[in-house]
Amino acid sequence: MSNPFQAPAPKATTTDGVYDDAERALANRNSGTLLETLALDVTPTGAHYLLTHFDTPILDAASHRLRFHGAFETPFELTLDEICALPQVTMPVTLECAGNGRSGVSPRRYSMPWGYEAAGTYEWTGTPLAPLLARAAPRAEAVEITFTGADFGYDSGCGHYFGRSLALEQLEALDVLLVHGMNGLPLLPQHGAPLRIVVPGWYGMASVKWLTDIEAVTQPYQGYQQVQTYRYREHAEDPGRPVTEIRVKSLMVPPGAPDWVSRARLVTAGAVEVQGKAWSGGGREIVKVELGVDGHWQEAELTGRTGPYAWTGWRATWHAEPGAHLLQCRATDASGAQQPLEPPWDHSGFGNNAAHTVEVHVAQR
Ligand SMILES: Nc1nc2c(c(=O)[nH]1)N[C@H]1C(S)=C(S)[C@@H](COP(=O)(O)O)O[C@H]1N2
Ligand SMILES: [Mo]
Repeated sequence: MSNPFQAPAPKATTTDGVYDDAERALANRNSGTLLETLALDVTPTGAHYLLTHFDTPILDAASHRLRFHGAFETPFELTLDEICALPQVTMPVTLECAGNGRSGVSPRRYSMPWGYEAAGTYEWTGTPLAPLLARAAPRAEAVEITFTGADFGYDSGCGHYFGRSLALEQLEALDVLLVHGMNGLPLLPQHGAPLRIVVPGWYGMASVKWLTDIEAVTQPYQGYQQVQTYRYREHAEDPGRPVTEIRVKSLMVPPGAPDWVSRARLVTAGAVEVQGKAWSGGGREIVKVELGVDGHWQEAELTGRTGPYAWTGWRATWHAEPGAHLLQCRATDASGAQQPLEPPWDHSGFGNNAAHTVEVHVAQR
């Protein structure tokens, strides 16, 4: 048996579509959303996807401290009560895991085997981070701010606390929120209680949960989750490019009735209402969503955006004809970026924004 706590601890090889017990266990811990909740603007509490690398730390809100330290002029600490006494903002933000769609990328990587379901929109409550960073005042030599969680574990034999960084100029362009609440409730333990950040417009890895430390650093951060992973790579040795903003994406509520195990759908011939959500990163607006039936596309109606950093609703009427069909949706954002029909290649299966495809069987009425 190989020791997973000693570097280098290479990942297991995979066969497309075949998952081992460890991957199944990971998939059961890191639940996905229910696609039927895409009918709602805000994901119901408990139905948001979860992605936690290690264990969920059980932290005491009353004694929790957030430390601003490192290359700041005026380092300080905050309690949760002090954070709640600052100006409060509530905003819906669509989060998506960078690994969403990984199981559709071939050959697939040994990791969390997401299909389509790692996306959701909670209404997050907290205080904007920028005024607190201004109060701490990064020293002239500071280049990045690091965000570290209370969760410690190993990946590829490397032990670390989950941590990420953002460069000072990236932070200027981002509306990062220091969050203690979701959907009108305190953060649930699995979503980062008592404190996390939410980085609107970026894939989920930037939104560090169980936040304990905000540090100003004078050299680019070399944390595992920053430099060893969350990079787009052609192959294992490729240094790659960092994963940042969410790529344009859409999902549909699968219409009709499901088959219990295969999740294929059954509808009756005639007019079928199809709806879903579409979103993109960097605050980019959705300008078009199309519904595809066996490769023929019709434009859907956009039914409104949930917020500046949240998804846009869409719906379309499909005149379903008897037989088996592949139903797809694809979105285009304001930059002109459109979802591809085939998964873009990435060694780790990051950023797969290929069109959502659902198998539908249409019965004669
Ligand atoms: N401390 C910590 N923060 C974390 C993670 C983690 O494992 N530990 N996972 C990240 C990833 S990869 C994603 S996609 C989001 C998921 O947030 P959620 O579980 O609240 O949906 O949290 C991010 N923040
Ligand atoms: Mo993620």
